[in-house]
Amino acid sequence: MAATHPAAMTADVRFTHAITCPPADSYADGITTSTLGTPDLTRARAQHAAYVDALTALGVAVTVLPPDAVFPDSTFVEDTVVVTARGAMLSRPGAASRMGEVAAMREALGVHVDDFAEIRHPGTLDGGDVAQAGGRFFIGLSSRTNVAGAEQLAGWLERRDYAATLLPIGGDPTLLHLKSGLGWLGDDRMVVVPSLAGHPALQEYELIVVDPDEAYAANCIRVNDAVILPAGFPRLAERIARCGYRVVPLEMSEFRKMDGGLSCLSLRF
Ligand code: CIR
Repeated sequence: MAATHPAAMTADVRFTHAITCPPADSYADGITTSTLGTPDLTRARAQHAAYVDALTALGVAVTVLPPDAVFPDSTFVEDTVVVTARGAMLSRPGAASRMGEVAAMREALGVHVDDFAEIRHPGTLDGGDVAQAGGRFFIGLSSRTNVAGAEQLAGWLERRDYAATLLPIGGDPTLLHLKSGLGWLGDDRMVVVPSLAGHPALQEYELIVVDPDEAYAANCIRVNDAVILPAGFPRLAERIARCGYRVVPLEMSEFRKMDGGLSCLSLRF
């Protein structure tokens, strides 16, 4: 697989807008497999506010939606839609309790985007399984995203002159989504967990393979000139800094308790 043209890659790490949604009162009722304990709502809200502040400081105009207690997982906005420069694909979340989250995002994003498509039955797809690397999108096949959903998205992307590669992640039970284990840094660089490092589709990239005990931090995001990553993973932070990026560490403890990664707290475009 040929790597995407560098000019296209650079363009897609520049963001002017983001949409977020703070944790609602029902946040602790969301889905989780974590054994890290019940999240502290006050702390989660403080961590979310710091996340919004970090994006704002990087030059991003952040829309903060009202929390929605009907949907405990609704703070993980990234799962509801795939936003591209050539339109948006509304997802069809693989967890039944999350399907109703999509409508609010359609409305919020409608201010910025007018070309919407949607994943349809029998397809399911979570945005957390979709990693853009310039002109190519990697689509994880996971417990949330099935082949039908991935193929619908791939076809839609290809009709918009993007490339799409399906990437099964089922071999690693610690990954909820593809982006739980993969963060594109722009240029031709990616942070990946060890279980993804040998995938043939990723060999054209310069892979920064995280140490197993820092795997959670593979879910990091490049935003303009910086890379935001979870705090508490000093080896990965140092390796990213050595590549020349400004590193912005953020506390994510209360989101990790609900299986949430850093990327899923925002839609960036
Ligand atoms: C869920 O299981 O759906 C939520 N508790 C966490 C979703 C995290 N999403 C993401 O990392 N993209």
